Amino acid sequence: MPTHESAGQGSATVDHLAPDLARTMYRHMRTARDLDTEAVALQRQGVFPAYVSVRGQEAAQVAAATALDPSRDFVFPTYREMAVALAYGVEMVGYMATHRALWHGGLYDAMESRFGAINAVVGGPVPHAVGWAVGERLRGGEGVALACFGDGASSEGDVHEAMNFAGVYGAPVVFFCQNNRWALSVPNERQVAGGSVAARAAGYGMPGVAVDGNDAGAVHRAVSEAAERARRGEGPTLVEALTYRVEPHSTSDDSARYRDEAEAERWRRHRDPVDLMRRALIEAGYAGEAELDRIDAEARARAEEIRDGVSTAPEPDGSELFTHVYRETTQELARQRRIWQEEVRL
Ligand SMILES: Cc1ncc(C[n+]2csc(CCOP(=O)(O)OP(=O)(O)O)c2C)c(N)n1
Ligand SMILES: [Mg+2]
Repeated sequence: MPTHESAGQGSATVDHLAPDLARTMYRHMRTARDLDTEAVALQRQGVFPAYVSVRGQEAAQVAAATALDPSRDFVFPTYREMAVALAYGVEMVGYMATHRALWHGGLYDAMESRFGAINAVVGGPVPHAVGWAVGERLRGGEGVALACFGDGASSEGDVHEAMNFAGVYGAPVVFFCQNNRWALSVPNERQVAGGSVAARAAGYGMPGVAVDGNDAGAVHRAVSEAAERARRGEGPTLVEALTYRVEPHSTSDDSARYRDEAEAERWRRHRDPVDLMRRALIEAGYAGEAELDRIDAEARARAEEIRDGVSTAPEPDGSELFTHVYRETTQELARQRRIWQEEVRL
């Protein structure tokens, strides 16, 4: 199994992708990069209480999303899946509103988008994905679930139970692990026993593949094959995308306290997925500099538009705190609501 060091040669592979698809993936990656930069700035300005950067993981995320079919499949994201949401077609002002903590989750429609609510429980989306996938099989549908999780989540009991359940029932799931080397301050060596998440698939009776997560083409191929397998009724696959979290864990974290930032700098410089994709498109003759510059400008404009939308989205009525808790409100909740209303009126 490849490791972070041996995974890639610092290049992206696009020859097996149609030129249009490869250019679209680049556009999504560039938009996600710009939106990520805007989001960090919004946190600094106090618009977002906190934000979790996607920087460096754009290839893995965009490739996984574009390998799926948003009309049939369903994505179960963690808190770090902004580029998956973007490339999957989720309404992005509503998605980013989650970080403004405006409502119970984001303002986008999770059911219509076929993209679940941001899930901050480490490992949490994985059993949800398996449950959905078993249901999809029982109703005779052809949808596939994408279960997103990190290297840290791979050591949660929930994830192992979910993988075993999916293996036993042949559930149509792509277990998509973005191994970004860090689980907050804990590196792989201290928590992925055996050194490989992909290798664990064998114990659950499913194929496991590790790919260079900064090579959008490689991730696209792995997730496409896994999704096709699931759709044919041949069961789940585990795909481990080896990548690197170049930013701190979140805007509340100071990664210089626990890691050598020179390592992050090397990934930024030599294995930046957006740069690798740009170079690959030029080398394959899929796009010229001028066309890519135009895409860059359009991506920037879209990111700014989303930023403006989320910054100016109106605050919802605070009384909505009490709706959707129970179908029929309880006496206790009604009491809390009365107290809240009296305090607001003061
Ligand atoms: C069940 C649970 N345990 C602990 C935490 C605190 N926590 C938040 S993020 C994180 C690290 C997760 O690492 P990983 O799965 O590799 O995802 P990454 O943040 O690297 O994308 C931890 C321990 C949590 N949110 N949920
Ligand atoms: Mg991680």
